[in-house]
Amino acid sequence: GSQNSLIQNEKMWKLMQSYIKNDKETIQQSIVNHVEYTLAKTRFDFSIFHAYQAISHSVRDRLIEAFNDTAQYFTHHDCKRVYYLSIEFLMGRYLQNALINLELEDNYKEAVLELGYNLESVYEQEVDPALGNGGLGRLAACFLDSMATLNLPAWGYGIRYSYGIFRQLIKDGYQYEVPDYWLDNGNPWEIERLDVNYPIRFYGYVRKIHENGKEKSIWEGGELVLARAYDNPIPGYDTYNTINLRLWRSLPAREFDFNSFNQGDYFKALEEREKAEYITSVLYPNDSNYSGKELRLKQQYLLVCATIQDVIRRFKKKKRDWKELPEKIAVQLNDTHPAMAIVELLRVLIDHEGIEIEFAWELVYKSFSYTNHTILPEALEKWGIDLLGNLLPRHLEIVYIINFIFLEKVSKKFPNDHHRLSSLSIIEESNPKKIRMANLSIIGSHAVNGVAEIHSKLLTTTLFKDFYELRPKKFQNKTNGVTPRRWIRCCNVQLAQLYTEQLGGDTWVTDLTQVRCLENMVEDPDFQNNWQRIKRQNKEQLKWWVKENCQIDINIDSLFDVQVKRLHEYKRQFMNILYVIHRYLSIKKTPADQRHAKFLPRTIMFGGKAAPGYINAKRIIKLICSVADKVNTDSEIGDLMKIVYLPNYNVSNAQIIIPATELSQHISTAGLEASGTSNMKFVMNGSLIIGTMDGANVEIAEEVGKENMFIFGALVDEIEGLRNHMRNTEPSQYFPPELNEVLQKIDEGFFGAVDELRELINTIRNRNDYYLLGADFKSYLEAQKKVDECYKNKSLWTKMSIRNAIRSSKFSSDRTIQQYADEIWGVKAFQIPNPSQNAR
Ligand code: H53
Repeated sequence: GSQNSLIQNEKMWKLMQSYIKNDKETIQQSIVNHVEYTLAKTRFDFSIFHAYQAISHSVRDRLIEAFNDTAQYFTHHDCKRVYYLSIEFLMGRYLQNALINLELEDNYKEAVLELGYNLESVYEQEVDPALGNGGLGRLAACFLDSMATLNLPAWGYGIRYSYGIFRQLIKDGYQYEVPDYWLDNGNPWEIERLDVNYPIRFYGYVRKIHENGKEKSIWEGGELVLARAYDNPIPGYDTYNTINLRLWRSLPAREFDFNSFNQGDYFKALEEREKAEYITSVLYPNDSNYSGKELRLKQQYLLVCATIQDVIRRFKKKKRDWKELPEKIAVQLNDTHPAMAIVELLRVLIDHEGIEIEFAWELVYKSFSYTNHTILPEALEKWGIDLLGNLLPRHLEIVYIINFIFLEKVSKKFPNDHHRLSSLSIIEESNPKKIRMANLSIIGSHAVNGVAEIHSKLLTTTLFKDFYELRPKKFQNKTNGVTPRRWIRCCNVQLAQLYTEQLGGDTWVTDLTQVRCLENMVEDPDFQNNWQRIKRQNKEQLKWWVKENCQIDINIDSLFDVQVKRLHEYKRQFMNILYVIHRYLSIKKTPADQRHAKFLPRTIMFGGKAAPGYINAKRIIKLICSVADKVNTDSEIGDLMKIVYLPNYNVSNAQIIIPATELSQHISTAGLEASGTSNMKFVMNGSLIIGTMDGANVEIAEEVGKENMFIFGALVDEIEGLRNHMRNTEPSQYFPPELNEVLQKIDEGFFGAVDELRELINTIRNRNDYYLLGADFKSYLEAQKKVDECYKNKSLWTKMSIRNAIRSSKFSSDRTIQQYADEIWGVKAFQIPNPSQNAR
């Protein structure tokens, strides 16, 4: 009976208290156990991919031990928890990162080698988990790594899309999108929680009933689906703490509709149910662009609704007063995509828990905080009230209530200021009316932050000016950062080794400020030589990758000049390629025997995906590829210049590209790139930046010194004046002659594809050069000239490179996350003791 099961339990828990050892033999045994029992493989049908699977499962076992202990420890200490809500997590490969964070890479290398495998080749077997578009999703991934490493009681919540960001093929200069069914071969890094499922309702209606003289709202009818949890352990570095990324997958609900089943159409009824799976099937491939699709709103609500149920269940496990909620939870909204969580929590508190609205509202806004990532108008989410009210009828009601209460308060402070009221209102009085998700996010949060100084400043002076005047203390800055584990330790092993040798240990990996101590090595010739040697080895690796993936031979002695990021007009890849054309034409004009004296060899590399529906972005890809075709096959040019489109830019390619780069381009129109994060990764890996005074470039310049960068272009305060000037002037008159010449060549059909390329150049020629390529072109040319001058002086370049890397410690996401923890979340670290000191 029960007595017996208790004894069984005791025995069971006791048996679980031991930890897997990490000596070579134990590792090997655990790998072969997985080969035999998990994969059921025999020696005759075994490939390196199966080796990857078995090795990953053995690492997973070790992760799970730490993961379970960490979860228990947080529960036991009843810590205040952080919930990081994001519609995207661009994680990149797990295996190497997990081994490095667990400090098991050497052990595994040796163990696996004896089994006949090279660990690096095994890493290559992993598909990139790419559940994100670009900067925003990758930031969330870096933040998880830092939250784990800083021992914060934090969880990430997101969506387990069946299809991640599409795979990009480049054929004849055009982008083709191939679906990324990344789960095809299973995923050893997740734990499916068959027992964690939450019901999610869509559509239906709100019924009002009266109880004890009070009106109650009941949302019912419509459709139900289930959200099931998939847990992804995230190990910290130099700590046993392992936190969780919980991703939701939609499934048919368990309840079924008796009517449809009784009407005899069994297959039709099943078909309806299967549609539920479609909700989390595909990631929307737009970066910084709002598309307004109902399915996207369903994804957002599924994430939010399941997460809030999970959070409340955990809060209620202990008996306590609701007033403790903001002392026990901090919910961070990564952009407005999960902003419905504000309304959802309020709905649960008033409709299900019977809490008075004023008190409930206080609990909500004290718990929430919101990060804004862009001021681009096309990226701001505004849901039409018809769409929203149809899908989430009760939420629309609640939005109106929140808005009413809020505007009441505003009009007391600013009587008769209708202009102000309409700009602050959650409802945009357009036809049809729209719900402004940014306004909702600000009103429902106690803290709002931008992601770089210049961006946060712009928020308070332009986009959110009226909100700032209302509550100045709500607005903060949290300059982005990137994790030095993946972006130095994993991707640039040699540089990491150099740091560890020079600093006499590897504690710099969790305290990047230590690399500043290498300032006294900048002039040291041995150190410089080591530095150059490492860069050259990284360049060799990229050269090999380019050969393999693009069938192009690049010159290892040329300057590796790289622009990799999502294709967007504001990022101005267009301006980059226009300059490249200019450089090409200049070489051609120079007599053949003087070319090598006058021009330094350059390899110009581009990479990045265009949203499938973004026509101009796709035209820019076409232009780049057309120019590449022309230049790369021009025998007069030889290896003075090569142009490469690196296909399918993603996290694992970035880990090869970034350490090999000598010059990287971050050239957005001032004011439009909120922060940028690849700029930080490049600088950390000793690349110099050519860039505008935009986003985090401004702070990079502060840290590494303007003299160690190639800064150009209009400043943010000059943009408006330039736009006005442009509108009143014939473009060919204010464009520099170099630019006019380049545009004319394209127009003449020199690079082929004349119709579509003409459409592209017309976007800047028709007094409508919104991103100000014409205005910045001249200073871009000058900056490029300085690049060439510096690169000629090898030792100067090396010193600049070293200074960039060792002065970039501010941009560790550990710094960023510590600031969030202290200044927004109010959470403390809880480091769990390592129980297996003797085993490790
Ligand atoms: O977020 C990055 C910034 C970058 C910004 C990017 C971003 C997205 O990737 C998607 C949507 C969005 O609103 C913003 O463009 O400047 O570095 C992380 O903060």
